[in-house]
Amino acid sequence: MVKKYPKIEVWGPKKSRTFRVLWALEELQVPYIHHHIDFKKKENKTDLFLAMNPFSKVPVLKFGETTLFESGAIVEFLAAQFPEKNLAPPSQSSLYAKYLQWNYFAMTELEQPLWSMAKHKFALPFEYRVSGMDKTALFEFDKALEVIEKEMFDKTYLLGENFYGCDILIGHTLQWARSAKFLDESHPYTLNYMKRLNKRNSIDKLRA
Ligand SMILES: N[C@@H](CCC(=O)N[C@@H](CS)C(=O)NCC(=O)O)C(=O)O
Repeated sequence: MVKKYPKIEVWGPKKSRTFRVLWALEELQVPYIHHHIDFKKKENKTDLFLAMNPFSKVPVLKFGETTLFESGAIVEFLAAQFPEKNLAPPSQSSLYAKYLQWNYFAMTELEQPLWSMAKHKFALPFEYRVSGMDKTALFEFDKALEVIEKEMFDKTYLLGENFYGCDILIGHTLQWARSAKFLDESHPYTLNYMKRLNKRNSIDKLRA
């Protein structure tokens, strides 16, 4: 019997946190529709978009009748909708605790210093930018990166041999760090982990 999926739609440019959601959907191998959003054309400020996310940010997911924003929540939600696809460990397991731990670590510790630097460099309106943020943010980022480096010295993925949603949230943040030149050979285990993630078929498909 062919399983019937709810209609799944994603809004946001691929080169943004939307990548996390697209990556999760590719890993799950479920059909979805991707809508690009052009910030320059203010497509995130239309009434239609604001009705989905009043914060005017991407990504946004529509899953059947359910609409939600926040990339971390979307990846967790998607993983929970398809337990048979094993994008999250079983919710009663101790692995699940670690899965949540890394999801929140990605969103609140690893990503935040990168985001602070980006916001104060180009994302915030000029009058709200504070100069000299970089030193503090880099200090914080390096501390968080050390945690990943220690974790990854003997592992294929964050939770061991199996790939889970937490690898998407941490992995995408590491890709971001790498492209911003904050991740280099001084963190070999982390760099190799990121390269391993980049070799996944799901990523190949998204880059095609
Ligand atoms: N915490 C949010 C952050 C979302 C976010 O800041 N998205 C950026 C793109 S990666 C955005 O929509 N920027 C446009 C804007 O701020 O107007 C998430 O993880 O989804």
